[in-house]
Amino acid sequence: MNIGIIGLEKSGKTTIFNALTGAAIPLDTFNEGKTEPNIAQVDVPDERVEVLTEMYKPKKTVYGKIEFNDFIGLKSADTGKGLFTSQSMALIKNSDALALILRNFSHESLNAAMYPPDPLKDMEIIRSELVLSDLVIIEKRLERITKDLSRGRSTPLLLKEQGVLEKINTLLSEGNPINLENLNSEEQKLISGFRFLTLKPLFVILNSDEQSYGNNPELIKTIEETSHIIEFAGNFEMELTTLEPEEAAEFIKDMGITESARKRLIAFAFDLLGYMSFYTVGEDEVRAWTINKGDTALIAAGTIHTDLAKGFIRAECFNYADLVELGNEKEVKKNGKWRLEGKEYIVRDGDILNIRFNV
Ligand SMILES: Nc1nc2c(ncn2[C@@H]2O[C@H](COP(=O)(O)OP(=O)(O)O)[C@@H](O)[C@H]2O)c(=O)[nH]1
Ligand SMILES: [Mg+2]
Repeated sequence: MNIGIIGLEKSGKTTIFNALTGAAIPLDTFNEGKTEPNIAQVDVPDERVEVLTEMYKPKKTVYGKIEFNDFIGLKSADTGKGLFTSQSMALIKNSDALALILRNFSHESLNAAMYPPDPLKDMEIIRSELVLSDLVIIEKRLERITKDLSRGRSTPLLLKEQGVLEKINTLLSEGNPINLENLNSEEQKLISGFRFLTLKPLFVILNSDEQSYGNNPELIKTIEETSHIIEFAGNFEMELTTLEPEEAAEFIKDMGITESARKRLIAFAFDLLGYMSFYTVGEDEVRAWTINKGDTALIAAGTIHTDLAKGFIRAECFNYADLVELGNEKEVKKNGKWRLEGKEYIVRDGDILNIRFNV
């Protein structure tokens, strides 16, 4: 899973990227001509992996992974139109979800026009930019279709595509994001290849200064009307990553923060995006895997390796909760909590799987 960090320039994207990943990217790299995104993979914090490692004493422990991409800053509205460069656009398209950073702090380095912060306005700017980006894609495609049709290359499928794109075009032109609820499954399939930005799950990270952090209930309430939101004190969180754990723990307590930014954000994103973890265990390796809620045993197998999906026979399955309650696998079996499941089995959060397969 891959989260793209977007926002206006100087909203604190790189600061938060550093806080989340423990990287130490200088804050002004993009001003100096850097155009490729900062990318880092981090472990998904997971107590269950720790407990399983304790139990199985494997040679290797592998946590779930989540990737963060910090894109080049979008210029603020007063410096010009077309906030996304085509290069960052192409990259943002690959994100599974977008984290929209809103600046809620003042800074001497920011010019007068950007001072004081106006997170609601910034949110509007980015949202309309996402809409605009989708509109551009649709317009191009519609032109192409019109051309094809005028050359007599009409097919029922092409006409259907034209229909659904026109429908979306109208919605977007009114400033609305694309809403799948307005589309039937055939229409949804027809547009899935475009990877429209307004279709991506999006949540807001309100980047507040240390003084106001935790004291923005009104603002948060307003943002909540349209978006899921989590508040960070970006600067503070970034500095925490440079401290020794004990020292950091003390600062965290003083700020009234319960967990590190990474822990809070990943838990928030998992919940919001409907992700969950299953596990594989053994002498060699204890490992966490990420899938979507509702995914089948077959999909879980394919996440581990395509061969396991191709040659899937059965999934040996028990749940972490039963294992911890009963103490070991033997007891789990004795108590009838160890099962063999088929392809269609819906994997539960915390399931421990061993795929029987044959290639
Ligand atoms: N006071 C304060 N300053 C911040 C915070 N987050 C970022 N900044 C400052 O804002 C400026 C821009 O930050 P940066 O992360 O480079 O923003 P980006 O352009 O969105 O990547 C830097 O000078 C940061 O030190 C914050 O939470 N509080
Ligand atoms: Mg930056």
